[in-house]
Amino acid sequence: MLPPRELPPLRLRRATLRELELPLVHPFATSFGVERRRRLLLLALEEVGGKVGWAECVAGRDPLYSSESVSTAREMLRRYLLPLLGTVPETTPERFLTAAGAYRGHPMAKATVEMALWDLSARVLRTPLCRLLGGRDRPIPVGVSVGLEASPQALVDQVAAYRTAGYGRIKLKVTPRKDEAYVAQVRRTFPDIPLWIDANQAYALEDLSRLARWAARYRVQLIEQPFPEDRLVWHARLARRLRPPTRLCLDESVTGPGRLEEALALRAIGVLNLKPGRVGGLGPSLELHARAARAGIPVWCGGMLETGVGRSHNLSLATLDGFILPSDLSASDRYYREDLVEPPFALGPGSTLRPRPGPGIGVDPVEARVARWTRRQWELPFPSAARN
Ligand code: OSB
Ligand code: MG
Repeated sequence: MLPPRELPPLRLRRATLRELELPLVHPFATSFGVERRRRLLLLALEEVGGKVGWAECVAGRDPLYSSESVSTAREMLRRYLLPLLGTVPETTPERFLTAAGAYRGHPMAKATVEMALWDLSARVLRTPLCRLLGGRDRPIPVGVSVGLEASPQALVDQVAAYRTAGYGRIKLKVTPRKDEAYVAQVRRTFPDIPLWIDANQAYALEDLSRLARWAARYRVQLIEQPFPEDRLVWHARLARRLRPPTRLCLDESVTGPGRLEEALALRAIGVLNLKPGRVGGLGPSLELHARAARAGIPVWCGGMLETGVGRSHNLSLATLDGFILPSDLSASDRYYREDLVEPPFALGPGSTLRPRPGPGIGVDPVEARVARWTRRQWELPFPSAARN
C-alpha cells in the first residue's frame, strides 16, 4: 500500500453543529430497540479559504448500540472536542485525535470531528477522499441489513422486496426470540442467497450450541456479534465450533486497535465489521484495516443508517483493498425518502455502490433539506485561527 499522503495543516474559521431528525422509510428493529426516525448530529467545519468539510455522528438517539448517544456526543462536541479545534491553529485529523486523546471514550463524537477534517483535507487538496485514504474508485459490493419483523412471513416479504431491488447478500437481525424460525423461512424461500445474521450482543453463553447448529443448518455465512461486547472468550468458544461456510464477525467488540489485537490473540474473530464511527475515525480505521490484512482477516464496512454524508465517508473507506465482503452500505432509498445529498446513492449492477468522483466525499448536503430537518444548531467561531 502507498504511504499515506502528507495532509495539509488546516486553519479553521468556524464549526457549525446541527441536530437533525429524519423519518426512516421503514422502522428498523434490532435486538436493542426500534428506530422510526433517525436523530443525528451533522458537523460542518469551514477553513479560512472558505472550503467546508462535512461529517455526521453515528451515535443513536439512545445509548443502546453502545454507551454513546446523540446527547452524550452533543455534549462532548460542544464542551470539549470542538473547542479543541480553536486551540490547535494548524490542525490535521491526526493532530486532532492526539489532542482529543486526553478525553477517554466517546469514539463516535471524536470520529465526527476527525472525519470532517478528512473531508476538508481532501477538498483542500482537490482530491477524492477515497484516493487520499489509499483506495481507488471502483464499484463496491454491498448488501442490505434487514431489521426484525413481526413474523417470519413479514421478514420474507421484506427480503423479497430487497432482492427485487437488486441486493445480493442479505443480513438478518436476530434475537433469541426471533431467530431460527425466521432464518429457516427465509432460507426455504431463497435457497441460494448469501445469508448473514447480526445479533447485536443479544445471546448468552448457554445459547452457543443451539446458535451454532441452526446457523450451519441454514448455511449462514456470517454470525455478527452474538455475545456482549466484552465477552471475547465466549466469541472464541463459538468460533472454534463453526465450520465453513459459517464465520464469526465482530462489530461492537472492536472499539480500536487494542481490542482487535486481543480478539486475534484469543482467536475470537474471523471477519471484521469496520465502522469508522465506532472506532474513533478514519485514521484508526486505516490502522485496523492494515492489522486485519496482516492477520488474513477479511473486512467489510458496516453502517449505522447514515445519510448520504456518512455513507460517502464509509464508501470512500470501502474502496481500499481488503474490503472484499459486501458492506452494509445500501442505496439512499433503503433508508430515506429524500437523502440529504443530491443525487442520491443508487444501487449499481451486481449489488454495488460507487463513491462520488468530486473532491472530498464528493457530495454537499442540500441546504434546504438540511434546514428542513434541523431541530437545533450551534455555531462556534474560531477567531484566533482566522487572524493568523
Ligand atoms: O449492528 O450493524 C449494526 C444499524 C444501526 C446500528 C447498528 C447496526 C445497524 C445496521 C444497519 O445493521 C446497517 C446499515 O446502515 O445499513
Ligand atoms: Mg452489527
